[in-house]
Amino acid sequence: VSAARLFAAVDLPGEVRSELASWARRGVGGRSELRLVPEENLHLTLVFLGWRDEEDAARIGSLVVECAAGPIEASLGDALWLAPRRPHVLTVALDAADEALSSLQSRVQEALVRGAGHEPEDRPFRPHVTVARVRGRERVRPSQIELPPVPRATFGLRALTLYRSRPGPGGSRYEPVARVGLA
Ligand code: 2AM
Repeated sequence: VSAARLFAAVDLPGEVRSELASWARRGVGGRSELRLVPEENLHLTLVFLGWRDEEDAARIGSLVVECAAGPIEASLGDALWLAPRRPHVLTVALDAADEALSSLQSRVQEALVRGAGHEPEDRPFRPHVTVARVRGRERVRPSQIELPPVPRATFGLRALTLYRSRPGPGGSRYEPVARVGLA
């Protein structure tokens, strides 16, 4: 049986992806120790499943899309290096206006625990969009990197998607397996 690498994510409006990509380019675009996430890949991960039987992907997709429940508003927050002590990624925090985003994340997580044998992470959900990744053996010292201010934006989250991540020559490509709009 072949395997698929899966994760559930929320899609951002195109303008927001474009603003984030341009902010990341301005901030760390010239640094060889970091790799920018391509604009089309920018997303908010809700639950990372990892490798699953390919045959289960469609069923898992249905479990995910059934969790959607109406519009969710969010704003771009602070730049956030994760993990703070030994950063592997540069991210931008997503601040939610209310409980809608964290309850969506809990519903998706519970659905995947019940229906797909997912083992939940024991750290709290910290919504963020990863905009750059630290390359292989490199180290970054956030205190030595001055970032431009994160653009301000408040927007409706677009869709809830189960993605399949496919490795490729220029990095991973994300393919939607199932998607539902949130508007
Ligand atoms: P990140 O943005 O915080 O790096 C697709 O790879 C998405 O799944 C990424 O957004 C990534 O989160 C997340 N992801 C990848 N590997 C993971 C892992 N081992 N544990 C948790 N999340 C992971």
